Amino acid sequence: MRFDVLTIFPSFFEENPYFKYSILGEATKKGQIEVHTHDIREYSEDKHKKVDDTPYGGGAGMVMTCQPLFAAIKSVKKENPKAPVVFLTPQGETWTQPHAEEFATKHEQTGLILLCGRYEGIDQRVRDALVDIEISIGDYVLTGGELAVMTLIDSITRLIPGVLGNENSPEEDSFCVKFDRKKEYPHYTKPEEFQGIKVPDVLLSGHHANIEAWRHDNLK
Ligand code: 6GU
Repeated sequence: MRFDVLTIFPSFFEENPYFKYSILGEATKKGQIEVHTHDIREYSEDKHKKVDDTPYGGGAGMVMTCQPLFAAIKSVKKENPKAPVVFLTPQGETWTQPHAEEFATKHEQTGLILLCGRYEGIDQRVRDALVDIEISIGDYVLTGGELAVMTLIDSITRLIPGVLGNENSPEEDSFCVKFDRKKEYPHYTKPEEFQGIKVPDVLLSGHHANIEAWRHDNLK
């Protein structure tokens, strides 16, 4: 799956060990995902490569201007015309596991164009003309969309078939359909007793139906 990230901080992705090691690193090495970054500033026609300006009507903060964003999105769309444009903003729909599942299947072939906002936001005309989907990762404010994009890429990638080994299959994650979208049951491993604290007897019983029932009762 291809991810095209538009940001004024491409190094947040290019120099990020999070994409180099472990699950995402392996997925990249195997060609299961590709993360392409695009520096919005390079599309600015301003002599100082400016990408923001003060808001009409006044008020705090700066707003990302139309010209570099229209040019950057147009250029990336030329490379990947079928991918929807996703804008990361606290005003978007809140990202959940069902979104990750939907995106991993529906958009796996086309990939995604992920637009990171900074400052107070972006000119509304970009959203109206070019953005297909607006996503937030929760009800708090980040300094920009970059961490949100990383969250989306991580949660989508681990659902792509073959990315996780069978030993940690996404069929039995927190929020999965099998667990009625609830949070997972508690886990225990060896030893049976640690500092006087024992593992629940049922998990040592070898009685599969009882274990299954205990786990189901202990979903949150
Ligand atoms: Cl997507 N962006 C920003 N700047 N803040 C957020 C967010 C996104 N989601 C939650 N907070």
